[in-house]
Amino acid sequence: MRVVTLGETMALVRTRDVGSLRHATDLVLGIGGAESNVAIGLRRLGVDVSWLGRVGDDSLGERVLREVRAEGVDVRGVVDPHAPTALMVKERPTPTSTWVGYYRVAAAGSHLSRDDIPPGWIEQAQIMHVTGITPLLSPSAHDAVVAAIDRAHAAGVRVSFDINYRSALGAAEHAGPLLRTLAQNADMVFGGGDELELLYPGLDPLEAARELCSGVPREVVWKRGADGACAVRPGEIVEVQGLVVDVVDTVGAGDAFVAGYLSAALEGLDTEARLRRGNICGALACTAAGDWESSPTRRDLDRFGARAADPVA
Ligand code: KDG
Repeated sequence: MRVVTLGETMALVRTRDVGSLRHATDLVLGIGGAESNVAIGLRRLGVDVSWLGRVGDDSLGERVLREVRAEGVDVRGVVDPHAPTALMVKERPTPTSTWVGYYRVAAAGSHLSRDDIPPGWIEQAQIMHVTGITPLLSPSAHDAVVAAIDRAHAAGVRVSFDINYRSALGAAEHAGPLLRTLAQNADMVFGGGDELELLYPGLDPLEAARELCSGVPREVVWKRGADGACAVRPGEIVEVQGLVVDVVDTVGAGDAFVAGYLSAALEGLDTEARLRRGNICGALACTAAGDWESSPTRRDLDRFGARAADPVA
């Protein structure tokens, strides 16, 4: 496997139509999890990738494992007999807004531990990707991420870290320093403006990105959504503009961006090309409902490239 990633994937229920869950009768069942979203995105771009996570011994857990496996991802599912698979609920109160709710406290994913990670699984990869969601789930999940990073470093595997701060999982005062420590141990860091500011209160996102890579050969990518993206390395800043698409659902766009960026990095493309691919993947991921369903394949990228005019800010 060229990339390995670990984290919690939940069953996901969303309303088919715009409106409150108070009245919705027509619901869609799917799955979502930042790390498996990235894994699926990478696989669709032709990268061999493995995802590891805990699910409950229930049909929602089976759904998670089947769905990720069906996308061609190597799945290392640990089935937990003592805790349920977590659930995420997405509601679209208005055509342009989405509300996300979690039912995941003490669910199987939060029981992830360092012992769940098989020997050799990380060591044979080129990149190990983790996010700031997992360490906020529980002390054992945090410890699993720390152990995974240590093992990756010991084996010369590059560590990719998406800050992915979820305020529902922890207050900023606690999460900021914890996520900053993890970011300082990664080779590639991804984050939105708010997330970079969370790591370095008082600095703007660009200053925070510079601070994070000052004196170390680290790459920090500031994801700016519709406004494009910017990569910062010691002595180098590369920016690309955003793309205009018809937005249906932005959840998961950041994961698609990461998949695009990492796939381009594995191909040895330069920073600008990585950002451009990340940008296109993120934009396409917004064009349909679901956290990963519209993450593009290579064919989608080719089609987009053929029809796209130059990016528009
Ligand atoms: O990045 C999209 C994720 O937010 C989503 O798929 C679910 O992992 C998830 C989370 O914790 O929010």
